[in-house]
Amino acid sequence: MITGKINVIEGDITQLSVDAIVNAANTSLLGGGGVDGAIHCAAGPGLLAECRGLNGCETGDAKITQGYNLPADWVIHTVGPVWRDGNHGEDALLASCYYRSLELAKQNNIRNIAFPAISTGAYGFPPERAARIAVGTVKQVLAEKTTIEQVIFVCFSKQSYNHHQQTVQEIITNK
Ligand code: AR6
Repeated sequence: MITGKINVIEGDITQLSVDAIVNAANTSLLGGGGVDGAIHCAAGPGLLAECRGLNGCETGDAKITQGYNLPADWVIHTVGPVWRDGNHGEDALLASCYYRSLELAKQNNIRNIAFPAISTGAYGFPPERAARIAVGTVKQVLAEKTTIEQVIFVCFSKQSYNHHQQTVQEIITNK
């Protein structure tokens, strides 16, 4: 049952004791604002030191590091698309962020993983459209044979929480 594997919560992703949290990074992987800044701040300098050795990351791709001072064991850094007008491959690139992050999770035997709402802050992706892509891609991956037991969507506002809850209802629960 996919329904029991997906959770939506409102909160700060840096506080979660899960196997892996996902970071909405930029192509440099050298930190920034938003959730990226919060993760680097909570993880401490070891994270930035490891990121320096990764040689950046392309938009739509993902790379994994340890969690350092975070309660999470791993951080999966992915780079969402900057929203332009929806006609520049933004949807496919955002789906790829979720897909590649889950692929890395599987390769590292990660059982539970938490995602922020990638690209919906500084990168300006419309939040409801992003939530549909996030939930739809996770559903697709969980429908395959996988070691992943739990995916948590961590929302930083009530509004974002509502978008994700509604989308989970539409795409998963009511099917
Ligand atoms: N926990 C969970 N979600 C959070 C947290 C947190 N602690 N902090 C913010 N969010 P953003 P992007 C939410 O801007 O749009 C950075 O500078 C936030 O409310 O962090 O992918 C990077 O270095 C929003 O819903 O990421 C890049 O340059 C979501 O996380 C750029 O921003 C994503 O917002 C990436 O932009």
